[in-house]
Amino acid sequence: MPTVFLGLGSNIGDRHMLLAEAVRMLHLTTGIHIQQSSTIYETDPVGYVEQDPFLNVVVKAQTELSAADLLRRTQEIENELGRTRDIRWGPRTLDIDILLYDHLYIQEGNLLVPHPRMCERAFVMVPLAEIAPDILIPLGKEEQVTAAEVLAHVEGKEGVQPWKPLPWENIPDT
Ligand code: PH2
Ligand code: MG
Ligand code: MG
Repeated sequence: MPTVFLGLGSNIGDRHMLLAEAVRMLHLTTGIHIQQSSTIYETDPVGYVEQDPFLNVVVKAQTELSAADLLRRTQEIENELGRTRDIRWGPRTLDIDILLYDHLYIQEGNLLVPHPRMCERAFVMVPLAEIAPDILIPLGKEEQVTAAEVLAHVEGKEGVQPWKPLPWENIPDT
């Protein structure tokens, strides 16, 4: 079964509740099995900096869904949890990004895997390298690099601070 890594972020509303609820909804989805979560980090905003700090987390899952179906499900969860977003890279209640889908390199419309900006973003690379330092990130059809190697060179790591664990295994089913 394919292994995927998802990156979640929130900087509006009850950020912790939104991340925990999103992970619970992913885990309760038929064909998605969460296996591991990073620590939740509080992170300085990147891209558009005049906004509140984010909480970010990366989870590892196994899935029977295709990448396209997984993308649809993550968008449904974003919408069900009342996603609002007006400015590109601006404040959002909940963002769920597919970072990696096995070792696939997919460029199909809005389905871009690995996530095109993940290797520049400390708020992705710090939590990813926490749970999967040896995971290989495809950079194209042939080249690949480990998360730990990317992390060693990424800028802005001081803006990514451990905040709290995400005990997703204890999240109730109701
Ligand atoms: N997401 C963005 C833009 N900037 N900054 C942080 N710290 N965390 C995010 O998740 C984030 C961001 C666009 O998705
Ligand atoms: Mg994003
Ligand atoms: Mg997104």
